[in-house]
Amino acid sequence: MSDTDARFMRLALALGARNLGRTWPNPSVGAVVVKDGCIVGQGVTAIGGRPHAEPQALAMAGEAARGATLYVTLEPCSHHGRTPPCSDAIVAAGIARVVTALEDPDPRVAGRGHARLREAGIAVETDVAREDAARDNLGHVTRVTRGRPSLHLKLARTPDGFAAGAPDQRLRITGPIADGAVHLWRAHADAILVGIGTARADDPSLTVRLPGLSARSPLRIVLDSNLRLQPSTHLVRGACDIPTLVITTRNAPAHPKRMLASFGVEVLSVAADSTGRIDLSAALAALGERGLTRICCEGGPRLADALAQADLVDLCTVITGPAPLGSSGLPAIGPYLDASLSRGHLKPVETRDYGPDRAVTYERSV
Ligand code: AOF
Ligand code: ZN
Repeated sequence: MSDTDARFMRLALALGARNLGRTWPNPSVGAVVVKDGCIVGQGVTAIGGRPHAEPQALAMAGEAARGATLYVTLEPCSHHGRTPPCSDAIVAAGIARVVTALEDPDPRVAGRGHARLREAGIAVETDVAREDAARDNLGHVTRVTRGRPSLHLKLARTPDGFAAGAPDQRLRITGPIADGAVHLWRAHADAILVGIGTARADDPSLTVRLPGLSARSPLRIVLDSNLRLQPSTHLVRGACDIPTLVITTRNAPAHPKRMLASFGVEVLSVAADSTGRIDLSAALAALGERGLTRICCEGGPRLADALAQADLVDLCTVITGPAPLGSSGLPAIGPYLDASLSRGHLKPVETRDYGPDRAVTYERSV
């Protein structure tokens, strides 16, 4: 990979990252057209998933696309969807060279986009900045290959390992800088997921509160096996403004379903597991079917551990604050998640400090 290719691919990745969380069911792809070292066109998958990135970048370049190089963060599509294939548009525009970061595992594409370009005599280079692209496209890749959205688990803990003190007592563990990072993850997610324990104990709003980004609050999802979510909570009261989904089991009582629906909350029933709780794999499969690709899970420790037990965690960020609890409380990391972290099933890939808080991110190793 040349330095020039790496540089323009970084720009394409930055463009693609802009619309993360807003293009589902499609991935957010970035594209840059470069002619004689100058950027003549750029594009990102539009909100809602169409148009794709490449036709927008080509339209901006116009005649300058002839003989130019196109950088794109995902293999250009080759299928006839609601729009004609991007690979055909690239050939028609007279692009001479295409540099891509990641093959698209979508069975309608899966190498055919690259093949179509090569057949037309275009020089194609693949896998440039592949790891970065794999991270940004994780939601799309997970949905296509596992039939569910990717799941990023976020946990906060005190240095002595607790998420909460006395039963359901709320603890402020992280400071404003880490909170800003969490809000950015939220903005880049298609949905934020919590368990009923967290919904009741913290009464969270699960909105994006960052200057300039507050208009992009993702779908809020509560896992609530017995429909215990109260009408007085922020989640229920705000459901008319911010889409809110409660997932429950098929055995859940009918009355709270009607109550939630009257507030604008959507209730989705899925299969129960042998203990009568929501079957988490079934819940995530149902979300994948709806087109969701990126889920950020913010709690709490019981749900986190159940997700680890069901092997549904793709990324996990543990943020440790500076102040110990100093007494006994609710452990932040349960036994299954602990085993995944300590045995390397989730392996550390990044450590970052946000003021006094330290965030370690772990990634699924298989
Ligand atoms: C691209 N460029 O910007 C994106 C792509 O339903 P459709 O027709 O919009 O196709 C969706 C598929 O296209 C999606 O599953 C993924 O494989 C690819 N997304 N491809 O060439 C883009 N967003
Ligand atoms: Zn396309």
